[in-house]
Amino acid sequence: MERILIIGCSGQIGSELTLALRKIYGNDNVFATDIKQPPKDILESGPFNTLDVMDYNNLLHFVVRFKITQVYNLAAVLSGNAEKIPQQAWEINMRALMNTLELARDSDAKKLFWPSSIAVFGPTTPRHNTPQLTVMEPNTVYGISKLAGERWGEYYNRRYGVDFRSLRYPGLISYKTEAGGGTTDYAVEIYYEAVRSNSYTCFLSEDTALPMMFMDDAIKATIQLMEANPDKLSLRSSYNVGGMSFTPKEVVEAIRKHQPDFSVSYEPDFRQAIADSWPASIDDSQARADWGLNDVYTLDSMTEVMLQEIRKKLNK
Ligand code: AKB
Repeated sequence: MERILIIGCSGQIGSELTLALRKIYGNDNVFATDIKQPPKDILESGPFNTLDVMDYNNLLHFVVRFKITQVYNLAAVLSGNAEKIPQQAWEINMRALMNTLELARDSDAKKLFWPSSIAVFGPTTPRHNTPQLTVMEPNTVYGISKLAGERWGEYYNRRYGVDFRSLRYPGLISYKTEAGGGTTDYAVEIYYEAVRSNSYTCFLSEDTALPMMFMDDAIKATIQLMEANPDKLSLRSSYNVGGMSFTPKEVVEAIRKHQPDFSVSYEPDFRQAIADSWPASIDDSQARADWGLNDVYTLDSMTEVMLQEIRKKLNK
């Protein structure tokens, strides 16, 4: 019987992953935690506790008390926000990871999921169809923390037998909980603003291509990786996950198929330099071969769902 701890259940990934895991493993076996108040459906469908991933003793106490077997550690400061508070972001991102790695070493919660990101790559990495193994010289504090985190995860697997599993997520796009502080966030905001005001000012230039994935595909991939037979996992750092690749201009065209008079302007800010240092598209053949990554959404099918669901949510 698996008993799962989610750290960061109120965030963009956690708010959807918690519900998906509760459907599979049973509401009472998925313990949602965060320092922020979670959405209503998480509160109403199963246990929620306030828990700070930075507090190791409380974490260990929680895991022992509730006989936790798996942890999803989703707590992180994203790329845009991290550039505003570099030292603090490093401290939070690394401490949160190290606490859960130590937890896995010290307790029965041996299986740990931790999200990495396409931010592990940098300006010297090949930009198109970026391979799994390649030059990695990230130049953002977020990217540096994700690359260091991957190395620590692999180290704890090899040295202490921790069942560390990780994905290098591209930009994640969802309608349920808005993203916060990332560089790929424009691709969420643009749908909200299309519904709210039929116009949007984009903080990246119109031709900035980035890898992106619809949240349903990301949740499916995450659970698939966590359920994969360990013998199939040839990598214990983090798997490339590519999703789709598009520019702001292409999202605008996709939205205009539904809202022909949608208007957009471009005012690139400091996040443009971050985006320019990241891959435009990703080779995820290793994930497909090892554990069957199989994402299905395209820009058009995602746009249809995003607009429809945001209209419902905002009563438009
Ligand atoms: C960000 O933009 O910081 C994140 C990411 C790609 O990891 N969405």
